[in-house]
Amino acid sequence: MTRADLVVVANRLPVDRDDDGGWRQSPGGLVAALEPVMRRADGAWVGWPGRPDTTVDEFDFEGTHLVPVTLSRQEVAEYYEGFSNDTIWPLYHDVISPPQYRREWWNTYVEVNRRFADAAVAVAAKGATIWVQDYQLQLVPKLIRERRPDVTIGYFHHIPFPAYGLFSQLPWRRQVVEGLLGADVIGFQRAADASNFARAVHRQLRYETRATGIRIPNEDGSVRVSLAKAFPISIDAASFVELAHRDDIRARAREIRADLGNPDKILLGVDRLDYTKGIRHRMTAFGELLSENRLSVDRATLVQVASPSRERVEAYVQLRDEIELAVGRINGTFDTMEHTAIRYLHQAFPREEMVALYLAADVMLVTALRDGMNLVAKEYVASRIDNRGALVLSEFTGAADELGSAIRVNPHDIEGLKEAIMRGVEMPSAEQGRRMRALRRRVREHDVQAWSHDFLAALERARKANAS
Ligand code: GDG
Repeated sequence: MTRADLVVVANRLPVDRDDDGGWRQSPGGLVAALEPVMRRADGAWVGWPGRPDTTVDEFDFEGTHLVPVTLSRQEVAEYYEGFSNDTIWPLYHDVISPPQYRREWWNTYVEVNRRFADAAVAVAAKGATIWVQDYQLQLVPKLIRERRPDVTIGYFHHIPFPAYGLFSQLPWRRQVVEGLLGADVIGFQRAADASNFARAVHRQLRYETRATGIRIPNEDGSVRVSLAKAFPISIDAASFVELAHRDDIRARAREIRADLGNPDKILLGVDRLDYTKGIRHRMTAFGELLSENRLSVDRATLVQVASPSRERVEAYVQLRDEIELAVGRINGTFDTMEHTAIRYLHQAFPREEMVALYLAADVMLVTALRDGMNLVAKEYVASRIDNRGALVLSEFTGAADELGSAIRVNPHDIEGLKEAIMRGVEMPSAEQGRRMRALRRRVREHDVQAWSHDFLAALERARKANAS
C-alpha cells in the first residue's frame, strides 16, 4: 500500500479522461505548479475523478500517486453544485448572488469532506505533510487532525474570505471556522482575507490572534498555533512567455485581428461565465461608449470569451440569459456588415488560442466584482513580451494588490469604468511600455513556483515548531 510524505487533497484530481479512456494532465496553474514538487516528493493526490457514480482504483500518473474519491450523482448535486457553488461561493463573494442555505446540502458536504479526509489519512505516511485545497474542503483539516496528530496540515483558500458581517449569515459558521483551524498554515490570497478570517475566529471562538498566529488551547492546557496569512497565488509565467514567442501563435494573433476586420483596438475579456466576473458591467460600459460615439465598431471590437461554467446551477443559467440578451442588443444596434461590436464566444479554447488572444488584445478588461486573485490578469501581462497593451483591473480582485501599474477601476462605477476603458484605448505607447514592464516584472518574480515554494516553506517551519 502506497504511503506518501506529501499529500495534496483537492476537489478534483489533476487529470482528465481522454477520449480513448486514458488520462491526461488537466490544464491549469495549480496542477502545473505542483507537478514537479509532487514528482520530487513521490507525492500523492486525493481528488474526485470528475464523473459521478464512477469508481476508479488508485493509480500512478507521471510520478504522482492518484487516489480517486467516488461521488454519487446526488453528492455532486448537493456537496459540489449545491453547498460549494450555491452556498459558499456566493456568500464568500460578498453575496453578489443570494446564497442558498439548505440543511441537506450541508449534511452531504460534511459526509463528503469526511470521505476526502479518510482517503488522505489512509495514504499519508507517518509525519507526512498534507496540503488541502479550497472551499469545497473546509472541514478536512480538522477531520485529518483528529485522527492523525503526527501530520502537518496546510490549507489554501483560492477565493475571498468575506467580512464577518456576511460570513456570520452561514448557519454552520462555527463548524467551518473550526474545520479550517485544523490546519497549521491557512493560506489566503490577500492580507484582507486573512484578517477577515482571524476576526471570524475571534468572534466565534474568542481565541487570541497575534501576528505569529492564532492560539488554539488544547484540552491539556497547552497551546497550538495556526498561522493565517496571505500567500498570493500566481501563474507559470515562463510557459506563457514561451507560448507568446511561438511563430504559429503570433501568426494566429495577426489572423484574429484580420478576421475581426482589422479594428484599431481590440478589447478582450476572458472569464468563466460567472456572476462574480462583472461581465455585464463591462458590456454596459462598452455599449454606452458606442452609443455616445466615443468608440465606433470600425475602431474598436470587444472580444468576450465566456467559458461555460456550472451550467446546472440556476444562477448561472440566468446569468447566461442576461449576458446573451445584452450582447444581442448591443450587436443588433451597432454592428455593420463589416464589423461587430462584441464577438461573444461561449466556448472553451486551448491554451494556445488564449495566448493568441492575449497577444491580439490592445486592452484587457478584468472587471470582477469580487475575485480571489484573477489569474487572467497575470496571464495577459506575462504574454505581452512586446511590453505593450493596457490592463484595466478591478480593485476587487486579489491581483489588484500586486499589479499597481494597471488602470485600476471600481466596476460598479460605470462612468469610471468608461473612463478607464478610454484611458486604455488611448494610452500612448511609451506609457504602455512603462506600465507593462513593471507589471511583467512582478509576475515574473512572483510566479506560481514561488507561491508553492513559499507555502511549503511555511508548512515546513510549522512542522519543525510542532516537533520541538
Ligand atoms: C479561482 C478563483 C483565483 C478560462 N477560460 C478558458 C481558460 N481559462 C483559464 C484562464 C485562467 C483560469 O481559467 C481562470 O482563473 P481565474 O483566476 O481567472 O478565475 P477562477 O476560475 O474563478 O479561479 C480566482 C483562482 O481560483 C486561482 O487561485 O485566481 O480568484 O476564483 O487560467 O486562462 N483556459 C483555457 N480555455 C478557456 O476557454 N485553456
